[in-house]
Amino acid sequence: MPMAQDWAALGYPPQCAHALRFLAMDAVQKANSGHPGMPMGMADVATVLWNGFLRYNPANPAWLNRDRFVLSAGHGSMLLYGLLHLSGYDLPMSELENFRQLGSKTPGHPEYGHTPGVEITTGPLGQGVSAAVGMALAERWLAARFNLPGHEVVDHLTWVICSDGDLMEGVSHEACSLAGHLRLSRLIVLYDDNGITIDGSTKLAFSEDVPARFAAYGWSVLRVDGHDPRAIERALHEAVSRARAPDGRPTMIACRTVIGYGAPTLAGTEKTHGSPLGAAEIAGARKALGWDWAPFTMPEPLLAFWRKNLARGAAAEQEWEVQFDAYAREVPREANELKRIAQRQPHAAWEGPLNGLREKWRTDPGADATRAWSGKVLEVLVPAHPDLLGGSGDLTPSNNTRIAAHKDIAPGAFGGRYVRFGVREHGMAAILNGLALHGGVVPYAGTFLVFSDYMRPSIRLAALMGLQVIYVFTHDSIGLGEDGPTHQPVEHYAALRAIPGLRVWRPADARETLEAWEAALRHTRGPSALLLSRQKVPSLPGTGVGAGQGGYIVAPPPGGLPCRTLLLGTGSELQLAVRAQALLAADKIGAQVVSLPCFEAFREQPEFYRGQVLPSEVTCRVAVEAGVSQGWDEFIGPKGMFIGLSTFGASAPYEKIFAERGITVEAVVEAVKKGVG
Ligand SMILES: Cc1ncc(C[n+]2csc(CCOP(=O)(O)OP(=O)(O)O)c2C)c(N)n1
Repeated sequence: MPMAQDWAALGYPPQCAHALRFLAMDAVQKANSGHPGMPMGMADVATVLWNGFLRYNPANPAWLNRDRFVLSAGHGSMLLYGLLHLSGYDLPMSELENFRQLGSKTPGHPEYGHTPGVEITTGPLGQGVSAAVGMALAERWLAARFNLPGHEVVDHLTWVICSDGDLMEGVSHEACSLAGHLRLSRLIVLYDDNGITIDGSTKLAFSEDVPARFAAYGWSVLRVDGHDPRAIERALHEAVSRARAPDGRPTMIACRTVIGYGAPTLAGTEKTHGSPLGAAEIAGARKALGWDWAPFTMPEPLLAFWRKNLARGAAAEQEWEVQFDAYAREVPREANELKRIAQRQPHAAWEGPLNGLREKWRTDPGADATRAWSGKVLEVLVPAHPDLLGGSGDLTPSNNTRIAAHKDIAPGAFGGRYVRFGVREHGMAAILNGLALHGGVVPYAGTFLVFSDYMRPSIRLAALMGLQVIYVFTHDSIGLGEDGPTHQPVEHYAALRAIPGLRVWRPADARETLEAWEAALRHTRGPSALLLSRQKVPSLPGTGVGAGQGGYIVAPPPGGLPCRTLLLGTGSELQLAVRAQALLAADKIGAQVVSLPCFEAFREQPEFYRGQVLPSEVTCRVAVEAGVSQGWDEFIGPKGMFIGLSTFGASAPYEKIFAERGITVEAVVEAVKKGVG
């Protein structure tokens, strides 16, 4: 039980943390849903952090050099809303009264871009703490790029509150392992070690020594009684000094807490985790904690104490501004770049060099795998686009994600521009989110397309948050051949296209690959996935111009033939449509070849344009793509035919698999002949 004198010794009003507890209890009670237990348990730790350590300016949530705060256990959202409200962010009490209601700024789980001061959308356990690794990496990366001796203009910490569930999830194991390896010392994780999850005691399913595991990852580990303000303050002091220590270890503080702290009969039990405590229990808590105020009212002296953070934050930012001005006098160009980053303006100097490559590829660039063309695009883009930070999940030579000039980021050395993520696809995807959230980084990373399944929860969050993250997914079909069905994506195009807001590009050749990269760089408000072939594909006449619109006519019917059929394709199968067109022309059947490298971009085109590409009167349509048919009906219509896969692939040379599965020119021709009657 925290004693009033413990708070007083720190200069805090005795009930400063109870303010958070009652906001959580009352808001959950009023909404008749939500999670009071975790905010009640972590209120003391959060109070010391937000009043004594976290550097932030409630009046300017976008301040570049603010500490980042991640509430990884997003179900405890009322803790965050309470902190934001009390410390003076633009989140009035009326919003807390409307917790979990339609249109309120206080949704069930924190949502990035929706509530001022919310740095990241959390709720799926494990994602927040893992993305925080990306934020901490972004901070060190920008520090290496911009800081000068005596001018530490990028210099902040990344703080996380996470729960048992966060640390059970595999994604956090991957990301925290990499954080230890890379020596991301500016990362401090406060683990709400309350021994309770939804089912009951963590002992039911979780018996490892978590601090020992983190120590083995290379982290500094501290333990603290999460209800002893003085001990919390000492631990946070220690963590901050370790964050700047030369050994470069991230820090985890295991905070021993009682879930639902203050609830007279339910504290310490799973019953406080995810439901309202009930009027009687809350009344009992008011008595036990000496809280006499009605729901959603805050005694003036307590509010005044919390609101000191407005002045403190303004002073912290002001102090940084002075530092920044001195930096700008020394290196005005770098200062302007940082200003651009602070304003979240995209870099643009890559456009010229990319145009140069486009010009070069106007005449036939030849045959190669689209992953190889992507590598060549990166050779041009990386030197021209300083915000690009690349990487791969241990498939660098296969993904063609690293250019000759790339230098690796290494433990404690952040001057490189390439991350070796190791075999940690899920952690990689979450870290990419954190890099993008931080700002100043356009992250891209590769793996095999089939393993996008391992990344899906983080990809979904990137789409939900509207983050510019670029996935380089190579080995995009049965065309990868001998590695066989474990490695051959089949349902993955459809599965990725099903994620709202994700742009899925499957370019057919060199020119389309370039256009896909350009589109991904221009699409700053959401993620893009580039699906690239392992096998060589020819450069097709007519590709390139128009590809950026997501769908376009590659070849109208030849020789003035009337258009009787549409042949639609993507990626390595577009060549089948092109070859079928010629065979059909010999039989006087006019076919229009349409490439659809990106469904999502095509849908956004004006109706008249879509009507030109896919004329409504032409109902005989054949689509060819080496995947399942889901998603194609929209483009081929009720009379359309689809040539693809409905089973897994096989281990064999790829030409044999395509032939055996019937994804051939002949199949396209035959389908058309059946369709035109
Ligand atoms: C990936 C994922 N799986 C399941 C859930 C549902 N869920 C919400 S909280 C929770 C566990 C709660 O335990 P803990 O993380 O220790 O939080 P506490 O009970 O201490 O608040 C679960 C399973 C989730 N949010 N995310």
